[in-house]
Amino acid sequence: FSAPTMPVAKRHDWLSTLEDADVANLNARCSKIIEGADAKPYNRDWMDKCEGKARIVAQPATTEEVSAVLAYCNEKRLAVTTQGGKTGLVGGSVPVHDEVILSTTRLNTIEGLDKDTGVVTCGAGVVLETLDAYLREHDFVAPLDLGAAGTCTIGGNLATNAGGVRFVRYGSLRGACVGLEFVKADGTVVDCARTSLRKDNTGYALPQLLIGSEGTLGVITKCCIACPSLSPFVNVAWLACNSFDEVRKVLTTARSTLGEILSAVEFLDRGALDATLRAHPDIEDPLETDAPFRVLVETAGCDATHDAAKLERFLEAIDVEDGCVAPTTSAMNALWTLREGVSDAMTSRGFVYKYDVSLPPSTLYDLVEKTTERLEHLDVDVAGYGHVGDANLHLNVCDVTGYREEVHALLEPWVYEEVARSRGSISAEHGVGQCKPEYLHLNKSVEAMDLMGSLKKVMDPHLILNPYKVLPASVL
Ligand code: FAD
Ligand code: 2HG
Ligand code: ZN
Repeated sequence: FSAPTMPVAKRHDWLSTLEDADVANLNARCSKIIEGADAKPYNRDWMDKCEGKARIVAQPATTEEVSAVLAYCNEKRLAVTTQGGKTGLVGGSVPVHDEVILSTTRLNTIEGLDKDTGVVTCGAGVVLETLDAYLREHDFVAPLDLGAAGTCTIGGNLATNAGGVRFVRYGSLRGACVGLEFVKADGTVVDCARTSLRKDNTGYALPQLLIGSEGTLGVITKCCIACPSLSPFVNVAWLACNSFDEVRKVLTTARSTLGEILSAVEFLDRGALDATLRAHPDIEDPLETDAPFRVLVETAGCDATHDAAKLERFLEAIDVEDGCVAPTTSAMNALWTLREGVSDAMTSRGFVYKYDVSLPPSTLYDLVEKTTERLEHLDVDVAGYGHVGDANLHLNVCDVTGYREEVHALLEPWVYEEVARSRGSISAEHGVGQCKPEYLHLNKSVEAMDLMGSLKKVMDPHLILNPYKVLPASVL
């Protein structure tokens, strides 16, 4: 299924092409350079939709090496794409043309945890699951979790401002990130990670500029993340709803009855449920009803008796078709696998058009219904699921026959325009990458886009960092 979802941007003619002498120079500056066939897997993205032609992957082990690689590439006008775990879903982490890949996976040291403040300091290449396991040993947790936790890096999470399934509880990574070290395009190291203070209003919040910048403004090398205490008592309820309005009522009731112990509210529609059940034949839906929606509500607290009483009140207050509470940890994990398995289930079944949008809750599901109607004659699978607690819908359209121009043309720009008409966001949590720069104007004013272009030129005057991503060519 390797057809591109959209035409690839034309190569910038101001960028140089990597020569043998450059490879020799970079080898002298960086302790690991991957070349030839070994570089190929780094070029292809998670969804198997985007493929670059990078000849080399630089894998620095220290901030100094990152600095040396960037200083050289900047001087020679060689483009660079930063890559963490390569789980991004908008083609941001792979080159579009022949950009040098800078892989952060060796920046993987956890420096330590300040137990008074809960601030952990670590390298950008630390895998989220590894960081979370370390924190749990010390009775803390990472303030985010997502289906790709076993592969994605904390640097990639910051660079995309990843949301995930705990957003409803802990909020945006922007709030949790209290310090960052990053390297500018010219190799300058900017150290804003010297403090693990929760409060620091000394002028501009420079780390915030890097968060969500998707490798276009600098390379994040180290971070300080404020982490919440572990809430050891976890419960998962699995509910069947007959309409999306019923799903919304579950959410508002969960908020009002569960309060501070509410830790996730996720939903799946029939299309998503069927796909994930098909991909996990070992897991059964504990609810036998044909009701078209499932909602997963998780609580996490510090007092088992108090949490159970609250959960009981919540279950009494809702009016749904059917429901159950997972009786064991393995039953909880199975329900989470059903929810978090939808993305991969759709991707492995065929060519998938993925949309990650936020919309007003009252009209959120309309987009899935309209899409189903629009594509009715084309025999594709449509699934709607996501982080209903954050009004974040994932709309996936899977075509088992592979890429079809006809399907693509019916979906884009229509989906993005529908979202903009409803005053939603065309990227709730995955970012813009190489898939959406040309639609940025649907969410950003001309003045805002111009300012983004100006900031890009200040941080990266030769435009070497992750070209063709995030910003439309018109603002450069
Ligand atoms: P990559 O994919 O390697 O890179 C992503 C972007 O960040 C690229 O533009 C890259 O250039 C840049 N980047 C990476 N590291 C750095 C760095 N150190 N400095 C500067 N730029 C950098 N996202 C969500 O928000 N919520 C979800 O619930 C969610 N679930 C997912 C589930 C699955 C199964 C998959 C495959 C992906 C999911 N994602 C989700 C998408 C993805 O954004 C996250 O997985 C993650 O944040 C990306 O981290 P990464 O290390 O893989 O980054
Ligand atoms: C999720 O919440 C991820 O499962 C992936 O953000 C969504 O693949 C997708 O569309
Ligand atoms: Zn998501």
